[in-house]
Amino acid sequence: MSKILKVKARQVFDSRGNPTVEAEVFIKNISASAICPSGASTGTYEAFEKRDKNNKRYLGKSVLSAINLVNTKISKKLKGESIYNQERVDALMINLDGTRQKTKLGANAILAVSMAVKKLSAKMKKLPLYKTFLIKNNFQLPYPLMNIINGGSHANNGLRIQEFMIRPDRAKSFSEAMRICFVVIKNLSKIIKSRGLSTSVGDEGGFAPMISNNNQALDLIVSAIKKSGFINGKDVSICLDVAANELYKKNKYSIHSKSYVSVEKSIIEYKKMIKRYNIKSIEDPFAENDWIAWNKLMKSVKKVQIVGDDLYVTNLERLKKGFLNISSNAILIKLNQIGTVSETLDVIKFAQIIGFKTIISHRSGDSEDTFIADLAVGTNSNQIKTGSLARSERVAKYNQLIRIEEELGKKARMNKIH
Ligand code: 2PG
Ligand code: MG
Repeated sequence: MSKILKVKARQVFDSRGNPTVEAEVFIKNISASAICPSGASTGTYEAFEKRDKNNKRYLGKSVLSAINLVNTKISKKLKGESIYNQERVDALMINLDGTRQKTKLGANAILAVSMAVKKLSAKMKKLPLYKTFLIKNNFQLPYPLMNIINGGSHANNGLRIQEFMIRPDRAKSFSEAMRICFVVIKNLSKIIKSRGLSTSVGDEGGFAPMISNNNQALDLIVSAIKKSGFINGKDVSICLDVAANELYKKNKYSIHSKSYVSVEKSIIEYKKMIKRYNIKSIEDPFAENDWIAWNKLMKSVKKVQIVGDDLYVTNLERLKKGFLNISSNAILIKLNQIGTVSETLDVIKFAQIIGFKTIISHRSGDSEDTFIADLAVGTNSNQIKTGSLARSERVAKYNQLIRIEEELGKKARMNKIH
């Protein structure tokens, strides 16, 4: 009882209300399903997200052709294959597509099927999903990177930096990590309100007050950490995702203000910011092709986690290049940037061998699917980035981690930040 009978897909909606692919894989009458997420600040080298682009239906955003490909070509190809051979299933889809960025079938079609196969194999083995990845015992829970102020393309407030996050570095357990973040977020809400600003939230559940200066956002967070009785940089650290692809023009960057300045000037500003606010982690500080700038930053800062997201797009070749170039010391992992579970695991394995921290991540358009929570624990990934404590598609991942921690009981351990 392990052979795939059929694969079925349907169009459902993501947290921004955009159509996305849900795939359901069947063995007789038992099935498992998975939903593909979708980004807004995407890297050029990401696997291809197939949309119908027919402006007369769903304003071009429907994924009906991807759905059709799952129901026909992919279903036919996978019929009779064992759900326990994830690598073979993924390889069959990769070959059926035959392109570098999965442009023919769409990475959204392929990934939804790949994740559903993984879930079904766990279900059939009667194992919780997190026990079916790389780690077999001594599981460690990731530190949450909570995006508590949203800017960039995730909000319409004009904040240059896309994500202002907190990480509870001294939490001894995942539930304690959640409590610490909860307190800081509630205090941040009070502070924002007291300044006469709006506490409405952006795409990832963080507040999106109408401020446009990075330092203003950072000052708000520092006040919230203090008000909560924590020490910034010790109990709680501030981490950023600049998403600099969006702030790049002709070798210049508009990270720190609206005007475009050189890499050297941007680095000086980064260093000031790191010192003033005790910033512990910066994701995508420069654009995806600016390898030299990344290396310059790595050489000029110490003890800061530098994370490649759009730079690596969860792609092994790009990660190898970044390793040789000394571009970063951590990698963000997004399943839909590469398009299959097997390829994602290969990247995580390699990253951990070369000593990079692995950070499992949601997309700004996400869903109730909690696959990434299990993936984080099942690969002993150091951190998980899945938004704030608002919007159920974000909170669902944190809740799943709470369940996993409870199930592990006394065996549950927190990962190590340093
Ligand atoms: C990022 C992600 C997730 P998006 O840049 O890291 O926070 O955003 O999904 O829009 O690429
Ligand atoms: Mg990013």
